[in-house]
Amino acid sequence: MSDIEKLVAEATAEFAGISEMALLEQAKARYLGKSGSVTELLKGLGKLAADERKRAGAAINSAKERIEAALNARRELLRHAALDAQLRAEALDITLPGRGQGSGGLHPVTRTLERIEALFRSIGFDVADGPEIEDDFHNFTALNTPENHPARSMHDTFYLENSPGLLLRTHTSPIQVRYMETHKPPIRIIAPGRVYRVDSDATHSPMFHQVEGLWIDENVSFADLKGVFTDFLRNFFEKPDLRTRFRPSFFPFTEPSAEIDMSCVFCEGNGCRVCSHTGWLEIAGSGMVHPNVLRHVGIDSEKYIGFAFGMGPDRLTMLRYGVNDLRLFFDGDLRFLSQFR
Ligand code: 2U9
Repeated sequence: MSDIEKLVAEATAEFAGISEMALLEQAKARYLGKSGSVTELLKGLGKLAADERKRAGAAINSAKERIEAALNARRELLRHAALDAQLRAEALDITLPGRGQGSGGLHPVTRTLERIEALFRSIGFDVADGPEIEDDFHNFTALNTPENHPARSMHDTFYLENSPGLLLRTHTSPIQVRYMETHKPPIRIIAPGRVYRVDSDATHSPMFHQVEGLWIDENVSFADLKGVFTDFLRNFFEKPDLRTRFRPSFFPFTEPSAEIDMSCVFCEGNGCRVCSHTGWLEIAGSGMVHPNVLRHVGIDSEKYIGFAFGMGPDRLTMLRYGVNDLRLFFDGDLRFLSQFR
């Protein structure tokens, strides 16, 4: 076998033994590169006589072509092998059952808020909103709460550092104050939202929810308050026979004021552990809006009168679903929350 044929056989055998693309390219350089064996042979042609050069040139070129062909064949084979390996590694078993899409749900307190909003909208109330960071005027002063009132102390209210006069609202009443500043009576709104107080135990959270309501017109009476609120509770708890009672109380922003109790939704008023065997549950506060509050927002207190109420939707949710620890609502534990989906 001539040297050239040996070179072809050697290259073909070497390529066939390589199974990595990078090594194959290195081997190619040894034959076809700038100082590869074939290139060196071609360089030597110049030294030969004319007809010898022609014959040798043809032989070298033929060898070069066959080495290139062997190289390309090996390249193709390696490329296919790599693709096969990748496809095998990424193979999917399409016969496996799907994992399914986890579905979310509304927070139980959100469901209560939506329910309250729908019930009040159905009797012509609007739903109002406002900022959670409030000023002293809208949270306290306008609501007839004097400067030395304990609700204003650092122990009861979160104040913003470096922002004198700013605080986290302690009730949703400032929403109604702002609404009255920009709307003329008749006013019929509820004000749901988050509120903040320095308080934390099994029945108090530093953040909780309130829904307050307000109806101001020329002729709104305490009887309207009793009717609207009793009707609301009967619809909310789906208990047409639910009873309410109004006990005298005090709030700076209403006069007269009353606590609202409802007949216990667990024992229908017969007495059980939930209602401490009284048959009644405290559910809201209420009263006729104090004339000073109307004056603060420029509403004629001689002409207009109305009622307001405030309740805790967190407590309403606990009663509706029979939950006994308020903190469960705000811990973010899905084992608890997913029960309400
Ligand atoms: C304006 C005027 C009067 C809202 C009212 C209450 C009574 C009340 C508490 C119930 C339980 C808050 O969630 S709770 O802790 N609320 O007792 N709230 S009257 O009175 C207003 C509101 C706005 C302009």
